[in-house]
Amino acid sequence: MDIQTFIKEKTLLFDGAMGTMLQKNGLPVGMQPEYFNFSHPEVVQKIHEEYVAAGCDVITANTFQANATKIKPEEVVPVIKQAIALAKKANPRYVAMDLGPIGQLMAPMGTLTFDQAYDYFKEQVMAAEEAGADLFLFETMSDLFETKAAILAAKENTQLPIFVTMTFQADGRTFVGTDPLTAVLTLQELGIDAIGVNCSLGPQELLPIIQTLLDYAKIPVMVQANAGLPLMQDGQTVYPISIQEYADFVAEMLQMGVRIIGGCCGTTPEFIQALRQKIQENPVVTTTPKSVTAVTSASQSVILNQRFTLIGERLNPTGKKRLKEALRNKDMAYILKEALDQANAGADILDVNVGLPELDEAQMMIEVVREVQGIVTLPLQIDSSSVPAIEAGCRYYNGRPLINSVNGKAETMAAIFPIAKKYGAAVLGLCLDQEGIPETAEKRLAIADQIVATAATYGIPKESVLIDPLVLTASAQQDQVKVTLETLQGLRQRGIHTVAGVSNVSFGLPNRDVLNSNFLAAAFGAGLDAPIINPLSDLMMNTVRALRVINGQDQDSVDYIA
Ligand code: HCS
Repeated sequence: MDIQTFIKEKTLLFDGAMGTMLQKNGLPVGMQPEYFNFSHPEVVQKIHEEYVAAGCDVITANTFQANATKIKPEEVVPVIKQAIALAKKANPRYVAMDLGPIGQLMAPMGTLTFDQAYDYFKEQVMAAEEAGADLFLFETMSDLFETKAAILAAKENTQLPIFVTMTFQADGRTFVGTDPLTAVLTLQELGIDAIGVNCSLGPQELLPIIQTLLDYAKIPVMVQANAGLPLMQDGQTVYPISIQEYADFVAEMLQMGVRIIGGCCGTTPEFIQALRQKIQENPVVTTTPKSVTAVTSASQSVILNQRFTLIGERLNPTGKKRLKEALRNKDMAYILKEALDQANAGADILDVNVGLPELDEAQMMIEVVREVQGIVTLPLQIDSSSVPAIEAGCRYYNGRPLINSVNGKAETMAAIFPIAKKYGAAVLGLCLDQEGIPETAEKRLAIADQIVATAATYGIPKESVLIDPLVLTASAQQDQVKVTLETLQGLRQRGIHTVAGVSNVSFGLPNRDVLNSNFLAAAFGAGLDAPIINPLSDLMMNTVRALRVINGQDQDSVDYIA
């Protein structure tokens, strides 16, 4: 049975620790464990055999740090091939290629670029597939961006299933600040086969993190905990949990719905034997994940159905002379100030549009996304009419972006939906097609239905598609304002989440904010979830605060009073 079918039907058991087992078996301090594959193959193989005898389904090859920054670059491929051969000799049901973090901080905190991380992982995954691994286990990951590079390297260069586990600290975040909700909402959209948590903490400390993963995961959840929180005793690292305690926590996890289990540092074949027993005693539990429409940054998730969500419109050069100038001159200080000001004013998501005819838009998108995400923690909306710019923005974005936009034209959907699927983005669909913007709500809704239905054929579910009913200017097409509101009502009835560019309504009229804010209130009443507005307008933000009170989204009017 292939492993993807296996995890749909049964609980999968991995092996336990390798590093701490090697230490017990003579690995000298300071030696890379992966070199043991050549210097002491019999030791590595014996550990694998003990885990197989204990009843595991998967043996993890001794390749955790087999990358060109940790071992000699020319030895990466031979070490991986040798490690996989040793794992296979133990004759397990499946062999996992183990891949840990590259071992350098990603830019901007460190110097490792996305493309460099991708290349290191690419070399490893290609060697492992050739050597006959059955799956990849990316584990102990802390950096969401590095994890995205790893997943893309595997998906773009190999065919094997991908399991990903991240490591969280006692504060519930990874070392570089990703929370479990953001990890699951981002990574599962990249088309991986299992998501989970490993190392760092003991099983008890992991329970709340596991619950968050289970609440939102559409794919099986995996756990490989340490044998408790490590302690220092007489200069030695000791893992304090007994096999019985560990196995009891694992039983609890199985009852919560965890589907893939194994051990990390401090665990031994005896732990795995106890887990096999628990799997026999606990039937598979199927969970029902929450269906949410969400976008993320590396450290934050915005769930659209939870709160009136503000999308800041100021990083879009249309009609903005000063921003155009900044883009032409690569005046990042100005661009970043606009981003920060909007964040400070209360935006939840920032639109990023860098479209100027004289610029290489894809390149500019990469640079602006890189700079903005280095300084602002809000999720971004990648906004362009250029397909390469959208793809570039999605690739180098550290999180789950919202693509702005697709529309009802067949060729636009054919170009954008594969990008959205590949990079796990949410997509905004505009209610227009080859015949332009319809003048009735009925026709706009028909386009929305078409967009949602076409997205589904690319494997993009309804909750990943947002619709913009389109706001026309009251000065030129007054009767169309009502059509927008009717379209919003129809979208709400269909359970489709909505975005709208509110400021369009007031083009060509005086006192624009008065019209904008009143239209915002009307649109809110009609079902708008996420207005694109100028968060630096006091009147707009005061209107938003009032609307959140009216709708019960501001408990005890705390934000309104502040
Ligand atoms: N599978 C690796 C993970 C270390 S965090 C090991 O050594 O057991």
